[in-house]
Amino acid sequence: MNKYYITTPIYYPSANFHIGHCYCTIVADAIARYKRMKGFDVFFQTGTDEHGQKIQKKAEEVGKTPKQYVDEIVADAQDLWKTLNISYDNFIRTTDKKHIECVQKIFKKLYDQGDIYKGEYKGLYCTPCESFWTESQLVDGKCPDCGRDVYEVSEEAYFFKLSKYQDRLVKYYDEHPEFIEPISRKNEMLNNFIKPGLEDLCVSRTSFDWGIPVTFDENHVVYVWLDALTNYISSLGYLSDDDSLMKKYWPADIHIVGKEIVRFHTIIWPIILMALDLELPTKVFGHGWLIVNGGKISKSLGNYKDPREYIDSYGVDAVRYFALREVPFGSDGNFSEESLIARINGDLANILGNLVQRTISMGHKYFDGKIENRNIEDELSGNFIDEINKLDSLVSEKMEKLEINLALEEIFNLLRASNKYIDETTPWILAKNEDNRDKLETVLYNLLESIRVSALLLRPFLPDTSKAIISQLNTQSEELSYIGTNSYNLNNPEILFKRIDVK
Ligand code: ME8
Repeated sequence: MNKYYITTPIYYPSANFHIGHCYCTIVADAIARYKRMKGFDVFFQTGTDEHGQKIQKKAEEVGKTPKQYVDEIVADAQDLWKTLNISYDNFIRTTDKKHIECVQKIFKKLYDQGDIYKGEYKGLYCTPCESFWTESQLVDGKCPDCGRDVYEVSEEAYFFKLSKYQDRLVKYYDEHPEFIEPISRKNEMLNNFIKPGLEDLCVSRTSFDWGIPVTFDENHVVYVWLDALTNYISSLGYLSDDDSLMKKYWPADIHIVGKEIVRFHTIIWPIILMALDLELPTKVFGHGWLIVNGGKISKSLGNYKDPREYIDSYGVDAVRYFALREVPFGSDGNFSEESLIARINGDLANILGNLVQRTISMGHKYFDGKIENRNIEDELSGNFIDEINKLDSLVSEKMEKLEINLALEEIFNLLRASNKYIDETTPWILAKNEDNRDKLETVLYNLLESIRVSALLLRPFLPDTSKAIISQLNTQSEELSYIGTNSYNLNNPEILFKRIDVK
């Protein structure tokens, strides 16, 4: 069985999560579910990035220890992922013993082999973003990410020799054109960061202590990226007594990350792996941001609602659908409640909900819910069956390219074609003439097959809705193509998505 290791970033538990975090996690979940459906042995990992000065400060502000503080937020995050039906196989916390020990061993190994050395750090630091900047990166003298003040800091620190691996990295990019996607992000890395020359990376700090201690120099804690990025292998037991998961799943097939952290995943991470003599991930995909009122949704900007409010109002699958359908994966996209509602009304209620409701109701009205194929052939039905049979490969083509919104569009194209098939075959007119009974039953049968195949292919994207449709169809059949020999004994129709009245 082919394996597939997929990861999201590990999130900072510095406040509650917002719809932007849900976006990435929903997409990763849909890909993981799709791969499982296609027979892959999937390992899907998400988690939390819990160390650092910012978290230490926040905890102090609310009178808690950092661990108490993160424990509460992590529990809340796990609850959110459960609500969103996120099917992760592993949730890693950087405060896990397994992770801590792995980071410490890696730090020592890199130090022993001369890739980490002691020096002095001088730099401009943005505390909310936990980022160091050079003078030239500042925008109007402020942090280019959040626009706030930066402070000059100077302290003893350990450094990791990124520069030593620069040429190998460029060579790797050249030989692996699929490594960074979308391609524009690769050019950005080369032109903005690599060609100007890589500076060695600060990997320890002494000015705070909420971090992983450096075992051979106790004043230091491991600083940010060496700790965070290592999550992708510490969870698999790298350098531990049991590295069976490492052998099975590494290298990762895809790291899904937001565009602002592509840099860390395609420069620092590959170099850490090269230094450890490990294989590099097959792909790093940098997605865009969900934007609200022209700006990134962000905890430090405070412009967000708890995603549970949207879920409570509109349902989990409506939120999942929006995240997967609205924005081409890779680009930025606007999030607003109006556009969420437009998707629910336009696609989910009108196209999908209506089709299922109409078809199942007609099945009950004309055949008491019991429908078999009477094989009455005509050109219209033949073409329709061809479309049903094409759907699986169309969806798979799009998913291979991570064009998730287009994969969904293919499914909705078939649902639209099914509604059109109803309009063109006019079952209510066929029902008026007893001679057309077999024809009517064949039409309904074809529609049920179309709904069945669509519902099965919707499963990775909208798991609850898919299940509800399959339960209304009352079928066990798992084939992703038209079958001429099913027989249906339908359950009662139930409304899948209510139209939202926008007042
Ligand atoms: O960066 N739209 O954590 P984080 C889409 N701990 N994605 C968004 C978003 C938005 N509005 N806001 C945030 C970190 N994200 C590190 C990662 S990985 C080894 C360490 C995405 O909690 C963001 O792009 O700040 C990033 O990929 C992810 O949420 C985590 O952000």
